[in-house]
Amino acid sequence: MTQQATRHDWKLEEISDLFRRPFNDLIFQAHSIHREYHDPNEVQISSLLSIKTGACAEDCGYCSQSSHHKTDIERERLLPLEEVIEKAQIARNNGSSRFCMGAAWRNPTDKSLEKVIEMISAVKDLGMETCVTLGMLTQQQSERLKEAGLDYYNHNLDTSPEFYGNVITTRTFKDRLDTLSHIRDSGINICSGGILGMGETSTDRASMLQQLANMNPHPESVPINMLVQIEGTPLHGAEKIDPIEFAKSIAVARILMPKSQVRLSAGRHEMSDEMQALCFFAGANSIFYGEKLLTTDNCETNDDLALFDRLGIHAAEVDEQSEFKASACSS
Ligand code: SAM
Ligand code: DTB
Ligand code: SF4
Repeated sequence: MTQQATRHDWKLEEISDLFRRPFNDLIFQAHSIHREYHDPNEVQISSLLSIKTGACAEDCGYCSQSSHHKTDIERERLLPLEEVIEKAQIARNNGSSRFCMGAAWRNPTDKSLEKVIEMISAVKDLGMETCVTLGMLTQQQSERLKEAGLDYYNHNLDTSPEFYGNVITTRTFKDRLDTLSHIRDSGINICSGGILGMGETSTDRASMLQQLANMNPHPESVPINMLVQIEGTPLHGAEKIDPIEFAKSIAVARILMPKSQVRLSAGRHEMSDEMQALCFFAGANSIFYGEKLLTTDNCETNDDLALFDRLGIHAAEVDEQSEFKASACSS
C-alpha cells in the first residue's frame, strides 16, 4: 500500500486544477485515497443537540439563530443537565458514538462554560465522545475544556477568506483562525469545515479547502455542510449548489486531507440517496444522525438505517481507548 505524504503546502491553483479534472478521474483518485486510509464501508455517526438556542449576537447570513434576522425559531436558555443527559442516552442507544452540543453564543462566559463542562462530563460518563461548538474561545477557556476531557471542538471557517465578508460582518476570518489555534494548542481535536451553496464560486470552495488543508496538522474532522435555506435569513434564496459540484468538493477535501473524517453534514435532508452514496464513494465517512440538526430537520433515522443497509455501510463505534472499530449499524 503506497500512502501519499500528507501535505500542508497546497497552492490555490493546484486545488482549482483538482476541481477542473474530469469527474471520473477526480472521484477515482479520491476513492483510492479513501481506501488507503479508511475502511470504505464504515461511517462515523454523531448526534447534535442545541443546548442554547437563538438570540445570538452574531450576524451569520445563513443562521436561524442570529438576533439580526427575523426567523421563527423558539429561543431557549441553556438546557438543564438532566435534559442533555436524556438526549445523549437516546443518541447512544441509537448508535451514535459522539454527542455534539451547540450553543448560539458569540463566545461563552466563564460561568456558562462551567455549566457546559458538567454536560461534557455527564456525556463522557455514558461512554460517548464529546464535541461542543460554543463560538469563540480564549486560550484559557480551551485549556479548561481540555482539562474537562472534551474530545472535539467544532468551529467552522464557513467559507473562503475572500467570500467571508459577504456572509458575516460581526467577527473576522482571523477571529476564527485564532480560536482554532487556541483549540489546537490546548490539545483538543479540531472539527472545522464550512458551508457550500451560499453563492460562493468554485474558487472560493478551493480557497476554503486550501485554508483547512494547510493547517498542520489537518483538522481531525471536516464538516462539509450544504446550506439549509432558512426563511428570514439573508441567504434564503441563494443559488443552490449543483450536486455534482458538491460531490466534487467532498472528493477534493478527501484528497487534500486523507486522514481526516470528512463529514457529510447539514443538508442531507435535501439530498437523494444516490447523491449521498456518491458522497460516501468520494470520501465522506461521517454524518450527523438523528431527526434534528440544531434547529432544522435532519434525515429520518429509519431512512438513514435503510440507506446504510442498501449500501452495506456500518457505523463506527468508540472503544475505551476512543478509537474507532467496526460494528453493525443496527446492533
Ligand atoms: N455559535 C457557534 C458558532 O457559530 O461557532 C456554534 C453553532 S453554529 C450553528 C455551527 C455551524 O453550523 C456554523 O459555523 C455553520 O457552519 C453551520 N450552520 C449553521 N447554520 C447553518 C445552515 N443554515 N446551513 C448549513 N450550515 C449551517
Ligand atoms: C456543522 O458543521 N454543522 C452542524 C454542526 N457543525 C454544529 C450544524 C448544522 C446546523 C444546520 C442548521 C440548523 O439546524 O440550525
Ligand atoms: Fe450565532 Fe453560531 Fe448562528 Fe453565527 S452560526 S449566528 S455564531 S449561532
